[in-house]
Amino acid sequence: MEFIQVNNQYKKHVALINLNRPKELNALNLQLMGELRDALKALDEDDNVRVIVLTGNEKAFAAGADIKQMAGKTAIDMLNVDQFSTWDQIKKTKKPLIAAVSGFALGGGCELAMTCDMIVASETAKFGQPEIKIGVMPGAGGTQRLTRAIGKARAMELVLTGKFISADEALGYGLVNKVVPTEMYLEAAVDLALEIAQMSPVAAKLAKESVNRAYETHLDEGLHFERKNFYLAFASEDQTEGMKAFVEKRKPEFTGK
Ligand code: DAK
Repeated sequence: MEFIQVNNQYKKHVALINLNRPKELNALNLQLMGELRDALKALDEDDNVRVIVLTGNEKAFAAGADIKQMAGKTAIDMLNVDQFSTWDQIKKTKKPLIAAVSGFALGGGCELAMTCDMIVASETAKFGQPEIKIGVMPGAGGTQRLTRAIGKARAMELVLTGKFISADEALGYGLVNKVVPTEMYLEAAVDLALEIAQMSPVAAKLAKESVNRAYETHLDEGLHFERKNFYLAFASEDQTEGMKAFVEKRKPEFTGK
């Protein structure tokens, strides 16, 4: 792996992926995205890992897709490079995925953070979809996920002007979960991951899938989906253990089975 670093045992049951193209502000070239896809797939299949944290560095989470790599491309070049299999793989990750964002999260970088399940931001984080300034528009979910996250009026303004918003604005708009001092953003994201990693991994996967379903369907279908996953949770040893531990007034030992 040249452009990302992966630690599958960063903390108890928590894996860490670092985007690592610092000179280019972690611009997302095709190789980096391919490496990220493969790493996420491997971590999703790793029984020891329950939660994944994705981060960049203090200056940049990612300043977008690699403009230099895209500059000479035709529509058919873009079509023929199957980039969506990478983005779809990120979306398919079953385990909770937390973005720890500091500095720039722009264009594809903002889309990548929004593809994660939660965002913990440093106070210096900047979010935006500036594609319009280089003559295009968001292409990896920005118009859809940003609109769902912050509403039409705000999303329209960001997408049409390309302006950036601060971490505090992003918090106020409901785009991020929390904002912390810059020196603490990774620790805060990992703390959140550790908290979730103590829960039943089976229940976490089912719950994640159900919350995501709320974006993709109408209420009755979503409620039906939730109900099925709720019943499915009763097929797990974690359900037996969780409820038994409550009755016995002790901490549950979840195994993910
Ligand atoms: N691509 C390539 N290189 C980049 C880059 C990017 N997005 N962002 C920064 N860099 C490079 C700069 O060129 C510079 O390299 P050198 O010139 O030193 O070789 C280095 O990183 C440092 O950048 P700056 O010198 O510009 O640093 P500043 O602090 O002055 O400015 C900045 C930081 C983030 C404001 C600025 O770099 C900037 O505006 N960057 C571009 C931001 C942007 O427009 N992002 C959106 C790109 S379009 C899709 C998937 C994804 C996408 C589309 C389709 N499919 C699945 C189909 C996504 C598209 C995009 O993201």
